[in-house]
Amino acid sequence: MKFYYSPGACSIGIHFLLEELAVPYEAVRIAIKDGEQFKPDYVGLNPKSKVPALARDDGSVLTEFAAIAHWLAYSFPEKGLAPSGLENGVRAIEIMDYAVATIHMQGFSRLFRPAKFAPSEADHAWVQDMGREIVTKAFGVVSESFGDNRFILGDRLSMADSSLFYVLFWALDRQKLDLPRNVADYYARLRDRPSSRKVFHDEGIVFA
Ligand SMILES: N[C@@H](CCC(=O)N[C@@H](CS)C(=O)NCC(=O)O)C(=O)O
Repeated sequence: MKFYYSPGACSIGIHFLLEELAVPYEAVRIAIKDGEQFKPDYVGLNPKSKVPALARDDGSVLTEFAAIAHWLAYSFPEKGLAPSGLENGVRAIEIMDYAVATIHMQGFSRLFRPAKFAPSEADHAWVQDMGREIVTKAFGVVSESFGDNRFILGDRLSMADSSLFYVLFWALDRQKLDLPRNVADYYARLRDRPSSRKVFHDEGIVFA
């Protein structure tokens, strides 16, 4: 498998999942800051010009965070990261969709790229405030549903945690947001795992 990522981007959640699965893969860096997602070779592989993408051993390419996470977890069931049963399965989809479609796309996109939402620079602070509000509210919802769980679906890590891993990395390590205690503690547990430490190292992420 070839895994396409950009350092510190949402692909870091899939990177985390791959390390947790401990399966062989080749990581290929596509630096968004240098526009490498628009180079013909990458567009040929993923016309969406986004990371993450996963080229599987049969040559087919998977895109979209939740689809990649789903395929990885269910392709290696012996690793225990695929949710068991219908209820856990739909809860995993529910949380991944919330992390990607709401927290990332609605919230962080406004914080990181305000110009995509308002052409005038005078409006950017307002757009970013709105993004911060969306993210903060969403983590409040996550906190309520989380309770005293160790991981988002209960006692065991699952594919769903990989989506929260990346949005929490952005919220706590990048934006230094003040989040509910149970959510911050949960991220501290994820961040302390050997898989996260390896991923941060391999992506060249340096903490201040
Ligand atoms: N819906 C996509 C979102 C992927 C996405 O937005 N990736 C960002 C990095 S976090 C990207 O590749 N951005 C490149 C660009 O916007 O040019 C998914 O679930 O994978």
